[in-house]
Amino acid sequence: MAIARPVRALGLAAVIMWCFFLYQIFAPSAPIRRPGEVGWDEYDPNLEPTGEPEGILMHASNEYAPGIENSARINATLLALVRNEEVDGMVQAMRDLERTWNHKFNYPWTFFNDVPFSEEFKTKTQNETKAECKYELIPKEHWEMPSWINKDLYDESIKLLLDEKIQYADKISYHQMCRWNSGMFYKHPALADTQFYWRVEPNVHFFCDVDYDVFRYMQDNNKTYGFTINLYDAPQSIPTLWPETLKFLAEHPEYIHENNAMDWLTDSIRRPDHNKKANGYSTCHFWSNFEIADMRFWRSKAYDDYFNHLDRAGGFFYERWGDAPVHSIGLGLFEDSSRIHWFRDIGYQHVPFLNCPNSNKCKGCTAGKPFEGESFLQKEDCRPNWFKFVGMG
Ligand SMILES: Nc1nc2c(ncn2[C@@H]2O[C@H](COP(=O)(O)OP(=O)(O)OP(=O)(O)O)[C@@H](O)[C@H]2O)c(=O)[nH]1
Ligand SMILES: [Mg+2]
Repeated sequence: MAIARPVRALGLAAVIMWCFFLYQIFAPSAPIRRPGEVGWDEYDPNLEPTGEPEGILMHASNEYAPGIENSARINATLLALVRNEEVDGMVQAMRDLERTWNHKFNYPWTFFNDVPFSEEFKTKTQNETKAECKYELIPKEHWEMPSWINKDLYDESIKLLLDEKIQYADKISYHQMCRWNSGMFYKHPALADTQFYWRVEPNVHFFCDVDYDVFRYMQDNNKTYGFTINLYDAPQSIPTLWPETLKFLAEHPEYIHENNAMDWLTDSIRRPDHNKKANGYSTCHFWSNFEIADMRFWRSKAYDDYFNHLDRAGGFFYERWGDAPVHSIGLGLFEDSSRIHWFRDIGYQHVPFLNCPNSNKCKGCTAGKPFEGESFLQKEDCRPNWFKFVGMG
């Protein structure tokens, strides 16, 4: 029996609609990236199988047992600025890092706070590790708003930042925290004899077993700074950071390293609007809630002079300069860029961004997926700028 043409057309349309409906349900919600297809037409190295880094490595052994004399540990600490009320988030982060790395190496933890740590904080955190925990109070002169900040100007500036929807702009402690992380933490007397640190925040996650001493890796392979994630910043939070930086460079051209990362700092190709609003800085930075670094760089004359210049300019309070762009600009200008290392093998998450390598040592994250949540977050990932700069992209 012949079926009338309109009925056939209707049937075909129903099949197409049904397929479309099924696609909508089962299609992946966030783009899955494959080599050669990164959403930005760039290649994501995290999709390649990842092992330990090349270079000299010191693996876990009895020489790293807790509390022994002449251990293989070097002069380094795990470091966290944290509030008493964040103790549970801190315990969670410690649990991840102890499980994946520190139970093999037993590096000490040093906690910093602008008020004394509670007994509850001390007990709960010490229970998470066999290594020594130290609890340090930040001196007032390192934390308080400096005397040269004009309070009226500060109040007016905050209103403007809030109009621009800058997160945490009206929390004075957030400005203090950013300033402390930019130029104060390594001046704390408790760190006077310490060279390397690994910064850890409450609520972060670590996904991969790491079997070598990362501090020894830094020392033995001549690295200054290690990162996992690269992001764009909100340009409205740092409009005068780059102009102030240029003023400083005009006074001190001698500090610029010959193998600097100026091209990375000033990229204007991928997000030209960001560069424009930040007055010449791409806003791309190493996301500093994760850092493994050598404090000798922060203590160098070049960085110290740079921080003091910025501090006097007042942008930690009149704007919302973060320690991430400040550290990144300092490193990009005054350090040999070959001494900056991407710890691609350390699976890490600070919501909503991740570094997830393709390795059977990792559990709980999806390789090559740099964010969790809405797909608009993808454009905040600026690792491709760094990959391009170092010739990986
Ligand atoms: N002791 C102390 N620690 C602080 C204070 N403000 C922030 N911190 C710590 O500084 C680090 C960064 O602060 P966060 O509030 O996480 O800032 P953020 O990472 O930009 O913001 P989130 O995306 O909300 O995590 C965390 O380790 C906090 O625990 C403060 O006033 N006192
Ligand atoms: Mg945080």
